[in-house]
Amino acid sequence: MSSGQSAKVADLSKVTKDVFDKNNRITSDFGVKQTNTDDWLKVASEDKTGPMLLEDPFAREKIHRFDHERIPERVVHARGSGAFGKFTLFESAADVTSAGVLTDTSRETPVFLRFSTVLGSRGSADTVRDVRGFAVKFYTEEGNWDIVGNNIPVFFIQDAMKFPDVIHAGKPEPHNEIPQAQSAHNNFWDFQYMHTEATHMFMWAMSDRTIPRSYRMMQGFGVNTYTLTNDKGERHFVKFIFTPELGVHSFVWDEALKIAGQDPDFHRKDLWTAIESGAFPKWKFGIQVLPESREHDFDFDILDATKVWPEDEIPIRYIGQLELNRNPDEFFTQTEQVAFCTGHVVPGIGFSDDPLLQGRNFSYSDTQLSRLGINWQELPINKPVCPVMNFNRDGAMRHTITKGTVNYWPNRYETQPPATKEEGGYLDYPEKIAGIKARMRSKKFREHYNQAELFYNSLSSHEQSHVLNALGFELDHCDDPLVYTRLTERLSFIDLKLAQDVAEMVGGDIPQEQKRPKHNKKAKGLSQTEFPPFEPTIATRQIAIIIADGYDAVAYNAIKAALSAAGALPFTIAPRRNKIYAEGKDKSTGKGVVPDHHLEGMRSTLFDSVIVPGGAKSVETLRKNGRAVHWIREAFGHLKAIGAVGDAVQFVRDAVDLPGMAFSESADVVDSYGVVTASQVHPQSFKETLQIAKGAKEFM
Ligand code: HDD
Repeated sequence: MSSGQSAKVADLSKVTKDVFDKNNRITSDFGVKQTNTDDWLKVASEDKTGPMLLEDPFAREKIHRFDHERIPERVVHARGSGAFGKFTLFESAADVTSAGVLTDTSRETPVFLRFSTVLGSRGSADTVRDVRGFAVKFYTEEGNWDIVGNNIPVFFIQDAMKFPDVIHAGKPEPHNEIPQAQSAHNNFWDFQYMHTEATHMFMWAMSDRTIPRSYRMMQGFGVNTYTLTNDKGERHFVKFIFTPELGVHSFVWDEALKIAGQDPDFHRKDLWTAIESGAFPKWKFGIQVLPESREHDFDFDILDATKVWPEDEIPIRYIGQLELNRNPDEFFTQTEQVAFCTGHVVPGIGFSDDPLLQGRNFSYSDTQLSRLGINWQELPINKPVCPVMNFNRDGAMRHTITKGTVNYWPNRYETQPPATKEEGGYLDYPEKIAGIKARMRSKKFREHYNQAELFYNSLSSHEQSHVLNALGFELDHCDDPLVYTRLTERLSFIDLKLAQDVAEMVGGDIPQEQKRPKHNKKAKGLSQTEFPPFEPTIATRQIAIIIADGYDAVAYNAIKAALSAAGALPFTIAPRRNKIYAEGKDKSTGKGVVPDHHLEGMRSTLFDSVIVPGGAKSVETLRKNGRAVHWIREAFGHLKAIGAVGDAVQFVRDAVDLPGMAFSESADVVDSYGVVTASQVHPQSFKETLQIAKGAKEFM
């Protein structure tokens, strides 16, 4: 599905074989063609099965290879999905960096992006409440550059030395390995209380950001502060941001919970299907840049990963685009074996003294040793597209064969010297450092509440109520009163009303005072409501069209055609998956439609919208079908756009049956709950139905 073969895809094709190559025959790993891969060599006859022979090299090899298929899963971010794509620049950032990938607007840099959840193991569900990983490997002409980010711009801790603690506390508890892929347990919230620095991040974690509708609809943040150095040797601090063209969208919690059971691979499939169907997900790439001279201009430390750089003060400069356009050929060798490392930077890009980043630079390359072994950078997915030459040698599973009689530098042949700046060598920024050795953090690192409040204040009222409900859910799952009582008290440092409402829900003392004076400030870019799609679109949205025998074929066909024309993915749902016949047709007279699913096989949660075409008999059947009514009610409860035409209008109105819900008697009606009906207008033409589809669009 590539939009042209990138340098990395071409590189990978050298080691790719095709299982569908008709000329191939099964061989052993040592290349010998096998005649039978089903029966172990044994002493046997037609009448008797005798013992198996240990001498069988083929059987032993097959079992032995299987026994060792698993490698350790990632210690965090074990569950994930990846895709290939390209990075392009529409504006050069040459004023702040010399990096080719950020200055050469004619380049197409191949990328591999892996999305992930943090806490769950490899087989856990996609839609759990969790931070999402957003790790990008840029295969640049100057070497690999990795941005190992998340979909939230801040982190739980300030110093890398705390990472094992925060992860231990979030992962299943040590005595019984419960719960899986959940932050809703005592240890997680105990940690949050014990670390005031985590307050800002846990507020984000309780927002809708941690239940994204799709990987394609979340932002990506480098989180840490990096540096950029330009040709003149001037250095700037920088944050990296990706904003999705489809806008930022989330589930409501009830949907996320249900989908975790109904389709644990929901996000994985969503990404795969979008790329296969040619709807390539895209992100604008931006940088927030600060000259070194402004490092101390803020009331927070710009090197503190628990703080955002408010956009109002440090605007985002969007300079590039990231597109995903190709699914991997094989999960294990690509998505599982890809290994990111914050320490991978290219000339023009560097680190800062951010104490989280500096620790990460050690941890990533270190962890790959347990997962993949010392030669992990030689694995095809991890190999740069530019030449690699050095005197690092040997180690388990070394692939590269290097010719020559010396393996050290300098040597008498002066062969393979380090590069000069002109040759593209990496220059370390000559920073002047003075200080005392101490295990401490600077003063500004000790303020932990201002931005937690800033975030909460900046949310819309419905986002705030989601935060309340999320905290209510999470703390309800903590059975230690010390944990939920302390935590609700902590909330009174942010917002007393929130603290009181949470305490009311989860039990324990109701906080009585605002523990810290509020600043009541808001900032741009924190509420996800600020990120609608760049262009309104329903492309790749999944729409269920519910029919039964006797459906209105004109309406059905027009709706389906209109949705497909708009790039949406219509699915026909009916009481059975055998053929369904239109009004006035039956087995003997009509061809019938084969539904994609029956009503019990799928649920409304797995679709963005539900539409019911008319047809008296069809609607009568659906009315009597409890599951069909549930489809409509559930979709309505999840605030989804619902469409109904002709006879189906009253059915939908009765199903949602919301007291005080005003339906106008006029023709096309779009009411404020996102229910679109057309009772008076029978959609005899394609155009009329398109109008209805357009109305629905506004609510997705
Ligand atoms: Fe990390 C994986 C993101 C802090 C140590 N991390 C990992 C992945 C992402 C992040 C997206 C998955 C990469 C993949 O898809 O293979 N991590 C972050 C962000 C952080 C962060 C945004 C805060 C800014 N991480 C962090 C710290 C440490 C680690 C402070 C250790 C001191 N992270 C790891 C790790 C992992 C990892 C243990 C597990 C698998 C891997 O690295 O390759 O080394």
